[in-house]
Amino acid sequence: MVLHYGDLTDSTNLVHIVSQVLPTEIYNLGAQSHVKVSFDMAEYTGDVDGLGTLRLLDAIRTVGLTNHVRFYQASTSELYGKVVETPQSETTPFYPRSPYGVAKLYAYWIVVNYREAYNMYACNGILFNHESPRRGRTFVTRKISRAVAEIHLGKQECLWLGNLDAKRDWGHARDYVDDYVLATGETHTVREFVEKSFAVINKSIVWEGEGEEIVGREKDTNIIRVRVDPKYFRPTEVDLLLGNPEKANRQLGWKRKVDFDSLVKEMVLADIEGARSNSEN
Ligand code: G4F
Repeated sequence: MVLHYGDLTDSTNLVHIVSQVLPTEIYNLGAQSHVKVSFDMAEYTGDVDGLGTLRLLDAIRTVGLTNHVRFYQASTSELYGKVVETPQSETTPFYPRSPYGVAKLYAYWIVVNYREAYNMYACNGILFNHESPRRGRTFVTRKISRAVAEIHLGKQECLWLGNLDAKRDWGHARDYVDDYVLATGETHTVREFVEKSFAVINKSIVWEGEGEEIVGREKDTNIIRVRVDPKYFRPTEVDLLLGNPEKANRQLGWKRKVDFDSLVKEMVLADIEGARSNSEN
């Protein structure tokens, strides 16, 4: 494998790489992909996630490869945002709710536009949340699985979260890498992710209070294990995501293999393993 230095904000650099490599397939997985961060870095997110996609498509044109390259754009269920129907499918109208979602909306349509204008082989894969032990630490599932691991090992007492009632259609990343995949067809709250994660280390969480004052206590000891900090709230939230994988199932025969409970268990156990080896080093 040859790695090239590159950046989606640098057109000449992209043109140079495409002309050197002369690829037959390009997968654009590059993005500032954290939704909350996109509120703080809206312009940068628009530049990388939105215009970056245009730059890459245009590099293909500049090098004269429009008829030779197949282009894949990592699109996102964040396009549905304030959802207008549930579950969401390929025909559900978009209503993005963050600078990230809006930038990805531009990327989605510029892919469609280049396909129609230049007859390019270019497509969007609208992927719902896909998680694994390799998920970045600031995304909610990994934040929960890591904290539960640290609590299990006595290294941390409490986990601070934002909106516990947002719902996501969480699948295992393994199910999303090789095929054109939409979603699992199930939705769970952040609260459920917390409860299932603690169940892996044989702890039950009992919720007390409401809103920002809500706390999750460990049933057996009464220790507060989960608190809410408004700093993790988003100015505008996507309350519910639930994908309809019916078309991928019908056309590609795709079905997710890892269920929700197994996903949570694998993440917590991997973080316990990781936290153990960190202490040994
Ligand atoms: O894990 P999250 O940060 O992922 P989010 O916003 O759904 O976005 C991820 O999936 C998208 C696919 O739909 C991708 F396009 C995107 O790039 C990214 O990979 O947050 C999930 C939910 C949100 O509703 C958030 O408000 O969890 C809620 N949440 C509650 N407490 C929290 C926290 N999220 C984070 N990151 N940290 C918290 O403490």
